[in-house]
Amino acid sequence: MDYKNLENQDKDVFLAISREKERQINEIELIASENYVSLAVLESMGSVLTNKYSEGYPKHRYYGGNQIVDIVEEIAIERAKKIFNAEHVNVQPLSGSPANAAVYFAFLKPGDKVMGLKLDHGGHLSHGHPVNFSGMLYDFVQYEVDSKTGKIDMKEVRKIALKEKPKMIVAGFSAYSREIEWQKFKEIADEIGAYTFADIAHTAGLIAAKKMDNPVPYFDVVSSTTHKTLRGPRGAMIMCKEKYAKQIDRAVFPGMQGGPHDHITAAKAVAFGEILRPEFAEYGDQIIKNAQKMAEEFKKREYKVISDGTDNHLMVVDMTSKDIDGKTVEVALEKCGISVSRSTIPNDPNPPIKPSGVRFGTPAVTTRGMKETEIVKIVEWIDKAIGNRDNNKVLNQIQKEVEEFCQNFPIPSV
Ligand code: DSN
Repeated sequence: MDYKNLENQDKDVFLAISREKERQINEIELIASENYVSLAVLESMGSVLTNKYSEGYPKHRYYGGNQIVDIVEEIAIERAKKIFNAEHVNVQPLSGSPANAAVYFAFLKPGDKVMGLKLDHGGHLSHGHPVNFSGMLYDFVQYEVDSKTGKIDMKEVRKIALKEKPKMIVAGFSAYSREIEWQKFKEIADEIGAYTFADIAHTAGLIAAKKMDNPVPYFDVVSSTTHKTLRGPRGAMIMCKEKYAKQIDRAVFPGMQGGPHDHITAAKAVAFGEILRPEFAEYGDQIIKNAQKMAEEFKKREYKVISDGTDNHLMVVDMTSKDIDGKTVEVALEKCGISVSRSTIPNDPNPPIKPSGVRFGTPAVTTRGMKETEIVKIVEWIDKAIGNRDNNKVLNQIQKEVEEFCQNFPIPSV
């Protein structure tokens, strides 16, 4: 996109966007939740559909003139159903946390007991953290990863579930690198008559590519963002069994939201169309290969990888194994043009603002066409930067090398 009109009309914003475009071209993106959309997705987001109000659902709107918007929303729904084998899909949630809020609103009453993974063990704020609406409105009990293996121990999950008898069990995580035993979660929930809710925001693309197990056939309700491994626009979706369709739709609108963002719905439809192409399975496969190579390279250099490896697109590395904290690593790598996100580790003695770990992810670099050879090079730079974190000369040299390297791997959204 050339942004000609923006350039003529508003130099300040044009300049800021241009600089961000350059940053994305010249830097390596390892934030596990980020990705680059295609130009077709980007164009849909910038379309005239942003001008429309469409409260309601296809053929049941509260505003006129929605004939075309209905077509767009129906395409998005049908494609999502096909990808995930879902009985019912709502594509209107604005983002991950609002989608999760709608799920709770649909199934629970304030004060109801819910079970979710603790944030510093890989969970998400909206899975019951006390500073989040979820932890304030609902009575969350939290499960943890095993302190030795760094993995979820389903026996422990069952023990807590039988003792606490939550009305809903939440599975699915933001910083957990292993396959999830969806069927076991379902069996445990069935023992106590709890609802099953999977948040697959991080792994949805890998599930869509059939590289990880799909919870949709087992679980009552599943939410996902659409902008991470799904490589769509910033937004979310909810999938559920047909018997819950009405309560989910009512929870999203009028329960939580007003007018859907129709331009984003169109971009979701386009991204889902891309996922249905055979190339997407190859993309999912390479994301995992790249992440596994990265974990292996870190371990070779004696970094402690939580759970000792990865089955998906991400890993959390405990930086105390190198006598450093995650924030310091994030800052040093930023100087080299490598973006990462600091992360808590299980039972982190340090606060989230300066935690002990760093989360690394491979969806974005894989979109640029990077493979295992490039991953080795990236880990070499990371290790060198960490070892020379106070040496600006070395960090500047790495930054130059990174910038040159990036020119060989164009990003699609420019
Ligand atoms: N902010 C997202 C992430 O980075 O995982 C989750 O909301």
